[in-house]
Amino acid sequence: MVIKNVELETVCGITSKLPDNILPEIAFAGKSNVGKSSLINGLLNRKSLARTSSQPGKTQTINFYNVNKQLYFVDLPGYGYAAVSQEIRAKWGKMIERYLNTSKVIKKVFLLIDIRHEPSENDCIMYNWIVENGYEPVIIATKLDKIKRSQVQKHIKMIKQKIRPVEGTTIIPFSSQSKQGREEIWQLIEDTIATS
Ligand SMILES: Nc1nc2c(ncn2[C@@H]2O[C@H](COP(=O)(O)OP(=O)(O)O)[C@@H](O)[C@H]2O)c(=O)[nH]1
Ligand SMILES: [Mg+2]
Repeated sequence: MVIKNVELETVCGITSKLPDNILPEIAFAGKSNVGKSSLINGLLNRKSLARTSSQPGKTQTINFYNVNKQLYFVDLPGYGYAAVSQEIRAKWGKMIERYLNTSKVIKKVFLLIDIRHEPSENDCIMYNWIVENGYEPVIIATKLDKIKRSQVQKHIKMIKQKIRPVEGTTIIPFSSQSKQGREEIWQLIEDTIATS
């Protein structure tokens, strides 16, 4: 897809009303610092549209990016940042769940998981929420450049063993540095939109 214009159209806080969008939505979920903003910037060829930070836990909103007036990228709040209180974490969970079961135009949900580490309990919970809300998430294994090429399959296997995704789930390794995986992700998004 040629990116002609991108606009941060809606920012929703914990109590905000969610937008009643008509265009298809592609949602991105994952724990804080997993590389969600970097992925969104990478897909949209922008350096800093979605804010990237080495300080995790900053995005407490659901951000809707209108892409080419064709679709939305939905940046869900990062979960599981230890220094955030239990109460706030619970609120984020509710917010994500509310979005997943309110929006009528979600066409794909990507769940980002750091390729280096075994998925956390929160990753498993998030995966299950997405499935319980009727979506089969595609897993993006982020920070691919941080492990040796020879280790990639082993790490993918580790992710599968912990998450136990439904049979046939796609797992795409991605690096925001090399942009490896970018084309495959876009292909998937375009196929999804074309058939919806
Ligand atoms: N080496 C490497 N670093 C990454 C990658 N993706 C994100 N990062 C770094 O990880 C940190 C968190 O990234 P960010 O996109 O803000 O994560 P978010 O909290 O999930 O939105 C930043 O310092 C990024 O530069 C990647 O693919 N490779
Ligand atoms: Mg972010």
